[in-house]
Amino acid sequence: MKYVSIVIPAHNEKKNIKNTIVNILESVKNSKIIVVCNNCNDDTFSIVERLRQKNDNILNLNFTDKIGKGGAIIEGFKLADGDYIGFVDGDNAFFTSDLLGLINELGKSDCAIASKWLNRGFFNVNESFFKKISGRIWNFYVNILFDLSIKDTQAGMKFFRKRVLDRVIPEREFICTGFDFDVELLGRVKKNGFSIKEIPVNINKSNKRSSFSYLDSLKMMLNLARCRFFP
Ligand SMILES: Nc1nc2c(ncn2[C@@H]2O[C@H](COP(=O)(O)OP(=O)(O)OP(=O)(O)O)[C@@H](O)[C@H]2O)c(=O)[nH]1
Ligand SMILES: [Mg+2]
Repeated sequence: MKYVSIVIPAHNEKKNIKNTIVNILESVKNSKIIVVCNNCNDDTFSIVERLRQKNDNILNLNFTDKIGKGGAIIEGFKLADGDYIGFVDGDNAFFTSDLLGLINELGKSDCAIASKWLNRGFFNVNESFFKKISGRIWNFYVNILFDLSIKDTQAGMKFFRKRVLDRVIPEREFICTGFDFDVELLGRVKKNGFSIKEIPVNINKSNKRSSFSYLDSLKMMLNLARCRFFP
């Protein structure tokens, strides 16, 4: 199997971060895990630190400033190497079979992204009603803005061939460094002519409080318009 670097953004994930890391290490043998803790006021960093001391394949970064989920992923990418590079949420939301499915897809596609919405009707998606409504408005908006044809830009598990990130990340500084980062990144991937394969995944929602905020989504929509029209 190819060597894979996996960035895990983590904000107050003391309940889930250990299981996230252990599950990935057990299933993706040839990998480096780069956890990027940020603005945490719980034990996330020290939990990862204990794992890191026992395993050379784990890196543990800590930023006290609010650099955002996207900002954390960008920092993690700086230390990533290997043929394939990706990011996975730190709340243990995904199943390892789906993680391996995305990584294997990179044999065929430049980029593979998890999707909660592909091939699934509105009532079969495992989210709250209001999150689904706002998510569909968001999806309609970003698809028009960036000409994407993607059903779910927001699922927190995405993998890329290294050469894709080598091309698109240095293009210019990111305007969108929160949850909107995924869209700015996918917009660049598409604009450069790389292939994006969306893969339906299941999601494990059992143990969660969310960092998602409706007010933030409005700000992010404005950010994305800025990024599209005044880059
Ligand atoms: N480093 C960093 N990570 C963040 C930040 N905000 C969120 N995260 C992480 O990003 C991932 C996704 O955040 P979630 O709160 O699960 O958002 P979500 O998946 O859209 O929401 P749920 O469906 O409720 O889980 C998690 O691993 C968070 O810990 C941040 O500001 N910095
Ligand atoms: Mg989540």
